[in-house]
Amino acid sequence: MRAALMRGVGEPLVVEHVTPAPLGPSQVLVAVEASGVCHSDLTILRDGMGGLSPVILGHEGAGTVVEVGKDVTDLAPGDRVIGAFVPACGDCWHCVRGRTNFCRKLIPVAMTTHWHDHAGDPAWSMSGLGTFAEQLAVERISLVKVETDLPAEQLALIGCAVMTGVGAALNTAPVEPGSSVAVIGCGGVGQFVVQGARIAGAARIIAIDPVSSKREMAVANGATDVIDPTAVDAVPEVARLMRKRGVDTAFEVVGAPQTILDAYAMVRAGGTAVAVGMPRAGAKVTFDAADLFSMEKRLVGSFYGSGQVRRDFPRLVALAEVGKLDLGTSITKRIGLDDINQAFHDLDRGDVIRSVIRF
Ligand code: CXF
Ligand code: ZN
Repeated sequence: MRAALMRGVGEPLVVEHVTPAPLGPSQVLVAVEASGVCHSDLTILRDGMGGLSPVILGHEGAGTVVEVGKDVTDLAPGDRVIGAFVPACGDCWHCVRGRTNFCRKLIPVAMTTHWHDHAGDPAWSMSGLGTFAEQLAVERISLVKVETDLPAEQLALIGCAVMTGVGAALNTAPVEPGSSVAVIGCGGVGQFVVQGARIAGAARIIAIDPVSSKREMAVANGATDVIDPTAVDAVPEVARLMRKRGVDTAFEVVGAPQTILDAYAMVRAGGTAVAVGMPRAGAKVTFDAADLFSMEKRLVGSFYGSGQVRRDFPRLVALAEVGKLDLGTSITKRIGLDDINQAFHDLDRGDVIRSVIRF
């Protein structure tokens, strides 16, 4: 099958044929129908993946089961599935406590190789998925079955952007009805934080992004106010809009130290700043300890939207089926696998929210 491989850090991906090893007993072969191109793919391309090479990138995909290993009893060929970039084994310390986003099988799953390149060397799969490929050979625990007629390109987004964004609002924060929210960074994930805040019933949703098309999309997704941080200083502007009190919840969806500090500065006393964006390796944040103490501010991370994928993917599908969650507007470009490097270029320039590869 064909796959887009990272062969060198920062180098363009190469589309090559890779060959499979026999399917393991707990594995599933999936025909990928769609894969989103996420900013984290670009971050991994720039920073590498712990020295592993080559790597099939991509961690946001959906498709149909083709074949199951002999121990897989709860999936069958023809089932529709969404890949989860953190598996949910259901048995580890975190899974039994309802925090499957910290599943201990993440590393073993990500370190299992199934494909070989033309030289016979193992090709790694990002997060155990590797969705920039015609097929996935994945552990059963990395898949969530969904029963729906929604298009695959929409289901793909649930695997990362939607779970991460809507989950940050509904699970991590959680946003309360009638509350005020600021969202810094309105890209693929940020748009779904806006939608999550809308679904939760936030009264005020302030969307902050330097790109005007992203601010416009945020308004279509439920933002009540927008700020262009290149035109005004966002922190005092949020304070002004909120009668100097600050917002109840501010989401940082960039992954940069300064915007994490901005989110922290934007929340009211007793408010919550949620760090959603994926930072570069080694990034550090220093903030005022006296503020933390006297204002009872909370600064929390949100990893995979604090999601429990087996509970949450079907919920997100259900919301989308009745139109309460819009999965379509974020897909701003549809491409083929060979267009992957152009997709990274578009993402870097801020020209797209999501490019989706269709197979
Ligand atoms: C990332 C986190 C690191 C592994 C791949 C996915 N999250 C969202 O894009
Ligand atoms: Zn992602």
